[in-house]
Amino acid sequence: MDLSCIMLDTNGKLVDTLYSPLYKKEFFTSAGLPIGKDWSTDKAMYHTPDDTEGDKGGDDGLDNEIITVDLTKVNPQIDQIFFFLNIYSPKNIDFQKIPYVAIRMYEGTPEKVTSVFAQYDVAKNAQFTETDALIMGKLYRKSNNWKFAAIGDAYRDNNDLRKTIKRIIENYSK
Ligand SMILES: [Ca+2]
Ligand SMILES: [Ca+2]
Repeated sequence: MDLSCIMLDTNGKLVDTLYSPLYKKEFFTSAGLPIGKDWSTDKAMYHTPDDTEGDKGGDDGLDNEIITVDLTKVNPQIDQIFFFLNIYSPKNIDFQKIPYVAIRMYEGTPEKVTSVFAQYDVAKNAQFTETDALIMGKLYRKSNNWKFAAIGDAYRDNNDLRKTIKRIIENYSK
C-alpha cells in the first residue's frame, strides 16, 4: 500500500508531488511526473519512509505510512492538496486481497489525535471491492483558510498510481 499526494495550483496545474522514492525514476519521468521524494519542495509536508511489508502479524494498531502537513509552510502557489492510496504489486491485486487496510486523515500527531476528518476501512468495506485506488480527500484554500473535503472515491487503476494522478488532475481539480 502506498499513500501519496499531489499539490495543485488554482488552475489545477501540478505544483508538487509526494510519493515514494522507491519507485523507479523512469516510472514517473516517462509520464512527465517528478520522481518520488520524502519531503515536499516547500518542506511543509513529510512522508515517512515507504512501508513495503505491512503488519506481518496482523494489525498492530500503528500507522504504517504517515504524511504530515504543516499548513503554515505550504507554498502560496498551492491551492489544493489531494491525498490518495494505491496498491503497488506486480500481481495487479485489489483492496479485498489485502487482509487489513485502513486510512484516516486527522489533526494532531500520531500519539495525540485531536480530530479525525475522514476514515476509511478499505479492506472491510464492500464498496471498495475490485478497486485498488482510493482518492481520500483534499485540503484546499478558501478565504485565506484551509478546509478539508472528504472524497472517498475508489477506482480500478491497475496498481498504477500514475493513472490515479492523471484522474485527479483531469476530474477533481476544478
Ligand atoms: Ca508502501
Ligand atoms: Ca500497522
